[in-house]
Amino acid sequence: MDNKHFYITTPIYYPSGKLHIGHAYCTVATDAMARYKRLCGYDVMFLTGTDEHGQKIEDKAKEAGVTPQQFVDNIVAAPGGVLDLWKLMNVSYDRFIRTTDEYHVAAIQKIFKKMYGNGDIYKGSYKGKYCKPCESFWTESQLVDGKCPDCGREVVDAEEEAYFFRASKYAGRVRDLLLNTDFLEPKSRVNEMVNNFIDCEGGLQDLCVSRTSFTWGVPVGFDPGHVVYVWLDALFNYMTALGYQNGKYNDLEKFWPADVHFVGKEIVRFHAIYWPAFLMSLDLPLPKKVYGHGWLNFNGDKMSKSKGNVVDPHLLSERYGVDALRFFLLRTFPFGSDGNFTNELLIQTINTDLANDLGNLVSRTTAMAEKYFGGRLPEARQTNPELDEGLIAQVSALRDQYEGQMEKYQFQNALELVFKAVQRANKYIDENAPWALAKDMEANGTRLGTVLYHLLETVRICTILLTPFMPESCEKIFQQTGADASCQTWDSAAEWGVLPAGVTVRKGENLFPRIDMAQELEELGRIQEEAKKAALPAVAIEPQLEEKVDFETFCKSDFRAVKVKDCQRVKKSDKLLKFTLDDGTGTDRQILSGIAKWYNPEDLIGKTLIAIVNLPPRKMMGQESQGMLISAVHTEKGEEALNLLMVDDKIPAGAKLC
Ligand code: ME8
Repeated sequence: MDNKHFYITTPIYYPSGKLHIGHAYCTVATDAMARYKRLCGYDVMFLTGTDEHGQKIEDKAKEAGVTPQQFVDNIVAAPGGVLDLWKLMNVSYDRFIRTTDEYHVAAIQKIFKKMYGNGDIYKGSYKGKYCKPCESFWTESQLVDGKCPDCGREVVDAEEEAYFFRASKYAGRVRDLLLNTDFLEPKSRVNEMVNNFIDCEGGLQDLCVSRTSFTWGVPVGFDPGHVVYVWLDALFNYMTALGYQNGKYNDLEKFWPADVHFVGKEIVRFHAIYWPAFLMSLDLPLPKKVYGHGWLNFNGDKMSKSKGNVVDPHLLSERYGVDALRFFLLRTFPFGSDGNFTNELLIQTINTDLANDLGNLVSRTTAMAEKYFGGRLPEARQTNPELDEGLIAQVSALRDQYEGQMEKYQFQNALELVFKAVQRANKYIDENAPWALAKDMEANGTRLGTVLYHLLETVRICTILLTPFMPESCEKIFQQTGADASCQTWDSAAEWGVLPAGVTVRKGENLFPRIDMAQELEELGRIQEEAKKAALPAVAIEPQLEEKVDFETFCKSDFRAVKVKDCQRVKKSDKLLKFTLDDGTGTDRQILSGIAKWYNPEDLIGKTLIAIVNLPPRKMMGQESQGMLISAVHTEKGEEALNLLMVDDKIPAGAKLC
């Protein structure tokens, strides 16, 4: 039974903003593969998730004024966030891991300790070039034109005390794995890895696996100033999600080693070099395969939020349907190479394959079954070898050929085979001219019935094989053609003649309407141009309450009622007002507050306000401020608004708030 398990993963995504079609590409491919394996009868584990630690997230959270945890919580679940996109794209993952999940964090601490314990992690100091967005250290020789070799951005000099993983110790074994097995595919990626990272000057370098310059990460349990390098933390998700070093799951025996990790080409290095080396260090079985897919570019350029040329999957699936989009991604671009996304190509693929070929075949066939046979599938009683054999032979051989391509992750080729069969069936309609046969039902009715049966049988087999790519549309085609569950199985896709005569055939809705290319291109271009201008808004951050403080800390804050004795604008500042306050001590207190935009100083004289009076004094525009006035800040008509907290004048100056 062992070979009936299949474990497949996507990369876990950084929850740092809105995802684009490039992100969806890998997950849709993984979904198609997972659905295909389920169809073949495998017990499938399809894992995806989010990679939530690291400096990038810490910085973004700071920018948004929330804690890193609040930031990632929001973005994972927000409209346009990861969960939302996978739901939209009909992604059938079995498990979703977040690297901030407690069980994962605890497991990473144990893993780090184990590797430290066996001597493969040691303490040293790191001096090198650091790429902040990629969170990667590089040596001078690895830089390309002085910039990060992965993303091409500026790097900075950095030095810190750090733990290192003895990657160098495993260089020989990893080299052998890459060169002499099928571990990494496509093969074209192997030499790049070996030449650039193992057979390079100095050989495979030890990897820096802890950081001290920020705190948002898994703390190294035995050395609290350090957090675990985000890639060590992230890569082990593939095993902790099955229960490695934790009690949350118990699926290791069933699913490890993974059958395949699908990853984008720029992260092949981590998956094909360090990941196996980590596993070797722990004496764990290696995944069977890492498949490095290509990138989707847009109009010849790398998709990037800052360039504003990202393609929004929400927009496209709203216009053309999720299945059309899923299909387009896997039908058009060879999985292992880069692809160039253009609006023309998308519309052309939908029109040619889905509207013309598949849509037409289904609607013509079902319409004829309704018109000539009252929607009851006739029997195939009068075959004509000359006309029928070609079609029947092609469709009968289809499943096994398709399987050969799917097993190699060649989605484009698998779909090409199915569409060759669809095109053959459309030709078969023309060759048999059913409308001519229908003119004399008495003489030709049996032959006409046979022709229709052959067409519906072709539709059935093609639909089974298209299900992993377009699950919802295929379900509808099965309904229209009367194919029940027993006619939708993997086994039945290799058998001609399974659809029982007599089932009800109905012409239903047009599944793939044709798109007017010129009009649509104009419209899409306009929408995408607008989005470019707006540089795609980040996922909205919900208002959040501040992090909790304990009661004792809170009680240390000294809030007092204060009376405004005088209030004036601060010279050369259009923001600050200077208050002279009676705080009940007998000595005037001076507080500066950045509220000039909302108040005239003279209107405030005599008012009773609330101030926190035990903050350390600080200088603003050369003047000392001894505390802070409390205001309510909110948004009014899209603009920030502020109201000083004013209390009843009967409250005496100096009254303590508690
Ligand atoms: O790399 N075309 O996360 P990520 C195709 N957290 N694929 C693309 C793409 C494009 N235009 N843009 C991005 C990470 N991707 C890590 C993974 S795994 C242990 C940790 C792909 O959110 C990219 O290649 O930056 C990568 O495989 C995936 O999206 C996630 O990218």
